[in-house]
Amino acid sequence: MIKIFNSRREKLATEMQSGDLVVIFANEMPSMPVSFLQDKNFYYLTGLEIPKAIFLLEKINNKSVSHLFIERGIPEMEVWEGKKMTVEEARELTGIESVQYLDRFNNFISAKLPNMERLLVNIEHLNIDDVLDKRAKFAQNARERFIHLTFQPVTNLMKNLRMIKDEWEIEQLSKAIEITERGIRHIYSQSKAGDNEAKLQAMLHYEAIAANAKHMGFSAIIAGGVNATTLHYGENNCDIDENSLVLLDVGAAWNNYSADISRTFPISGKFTPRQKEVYAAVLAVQKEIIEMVKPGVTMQELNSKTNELIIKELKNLGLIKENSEFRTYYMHSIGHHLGLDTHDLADRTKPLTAGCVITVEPGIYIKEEKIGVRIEDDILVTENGYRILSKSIPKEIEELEELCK
Ligand SMILES: [Mn+2]
Repeated sequence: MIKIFNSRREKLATEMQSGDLVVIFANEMPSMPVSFLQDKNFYYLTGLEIPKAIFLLEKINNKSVSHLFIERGIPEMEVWEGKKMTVEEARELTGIESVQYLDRFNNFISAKLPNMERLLVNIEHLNIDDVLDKRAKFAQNARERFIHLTFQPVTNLMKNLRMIKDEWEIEQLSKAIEITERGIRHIYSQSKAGDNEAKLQAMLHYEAIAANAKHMGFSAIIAGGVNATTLHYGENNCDIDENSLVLLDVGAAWNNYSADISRTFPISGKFTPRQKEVYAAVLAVQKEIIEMVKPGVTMQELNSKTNELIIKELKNLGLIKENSEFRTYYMHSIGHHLGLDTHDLADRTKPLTAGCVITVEPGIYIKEEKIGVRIEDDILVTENGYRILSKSIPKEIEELEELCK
């Protein structure tokens, strides 16, 4: 494990210029004991799930050094918060030699910044009137006191690393997908007409929690009938009518890596002829686009091919006459990179390479017919083509009718 995080830090250093200092803050602990979610870049470079810590990577004269600052445990607080990680433990877990307690950070950084040229902080995108969080305040303080520095968000460097997954990351994604599959199969076999969408969500969460997944990758979309035509429907609180299709867009997370799967199935176990027609159209498009996935292809190419195929299908379904009308029934893009974030950091303009993981998720949404269909799989780009990581989650019409009846 240490090797993986070491090599990531080395890779990041190769992306850096001499005079660069990367500063990555861990997330704060929420005040109520809800489950802690780590900052994705902090996790990527340290593997640590502790709050408040700060990771630094400096590069001077082509030599790079990592530093880590962690919270010091207070004995009186142990009974509430448990024992905090010690400097020795953090050193052992991360392979970072220079580990100190946070109370040393201000002195350390004040001595360091005069010698640096560029500061790269993990700041989220903020609106002009947003209240500054700890990270943004740190950048503001540095800007006012060390006026020779230039500033960059660290995401510009991180996306080049994070868009290519190593073997360990593929394993985490596969595990997240496997847990999601359990939830989907539970829903296929146990849900029935009249159920509330919330009950289906409970089936999904039951399997995720039972598998010890600490959290979901994103909040589930469970949409029956016309609800499936609202792209970001998240209420999940309607009763599902007989003869409805149900659209699931769900993903558990494992070690912070998120699955992202969409399936659409008939609640009563039988597609109506029209539902079957629409479903078959989306499935055909999805399969053809997946076939295109290989190193060198761009997301834009996948997008324009999808649009072309969807237009053809919409004409066959009698929904449109002119090409330009297709956005009425298909409003989104074909997919995105997947990883620590469900919509993962990546340079979408770069061609895919081996190690990229993307989603392929075409859909057709016909509000007036109360039909919304989306089918989404998670695809690993390999040297020669692709591997469907979510291959074993049923999506063929006959399979669905068998599993859902
Ligand atoms: Mn998706």
